Amino acid sequence: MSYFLSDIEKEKYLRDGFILRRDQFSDTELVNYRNSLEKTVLKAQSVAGSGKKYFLDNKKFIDIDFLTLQYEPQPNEKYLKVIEPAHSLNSELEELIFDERLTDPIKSILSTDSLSLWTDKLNLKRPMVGSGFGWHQDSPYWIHYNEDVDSLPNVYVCLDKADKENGCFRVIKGSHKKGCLPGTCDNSQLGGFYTDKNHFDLEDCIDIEANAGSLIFFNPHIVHGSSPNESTQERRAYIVTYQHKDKPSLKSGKVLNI
Ligand SMILES: O=C(O)CCC(=O)C(=O)O
Repeated sequence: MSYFLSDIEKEKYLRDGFILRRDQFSDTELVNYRNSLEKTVLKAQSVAGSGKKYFLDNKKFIDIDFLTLQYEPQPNEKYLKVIEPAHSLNSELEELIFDERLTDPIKSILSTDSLSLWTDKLNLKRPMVGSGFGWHQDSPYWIHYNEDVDSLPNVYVCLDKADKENGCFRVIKGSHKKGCLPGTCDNSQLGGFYTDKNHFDLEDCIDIEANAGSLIFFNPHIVHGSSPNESTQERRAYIVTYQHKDKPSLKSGKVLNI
């Protein structure tokens, strides 16, 4: 069994900057991966005390060596929001990184037979406390660390059913075609990472509502984000970003060939 993109999917990825493949994992697999995720959260909490704490725009971060933990803004600062790179805390996640349902479509996108890992993140959006992600592109951040920022496709694994109420992933369709766009200049510390709203059209927004086990492949230049989780349902996701083979990962600098 292989999972390479069809010609229609390739065209759609080129045109829209993303494609959705629904329901790729069984319920049993999803239960196991949610368990792995929660084990990773516990591990992160157990190492957080040894890290270096800092605040950017009143948001708490902790760095432990090359691992970064990002917390929800006050008053929910005890809740973790992002763990990157997540597999460094739990090797069970490597099974997903190597899974052909993720890697075959990425190989189609990069027109290659072999890959390496760029980065992987667990994004937790806990019921009633999970904050949103403002509109941004990944490429303006990565361009400082990678010479081939066009070749860093992502796959977003929905570990829970995601809809507008719990803050599903959303994209500005077609916005990847403009390359790196200017950031906001609002004098905040992180403002430069958010895309200036004069450079994209909110009318092109697509809320990607999908069941747990669905996969969203998206271009590193696409403008994307999500709303807060205002529901009583979890909205957990695992995002893996790949690159061509033999290249060092974003944070650890180690090469993980796939
Ligand atoms: O998890 C989400 O809803 C958005 C994630 C995101 O934008 C990111 O990690 O860059």
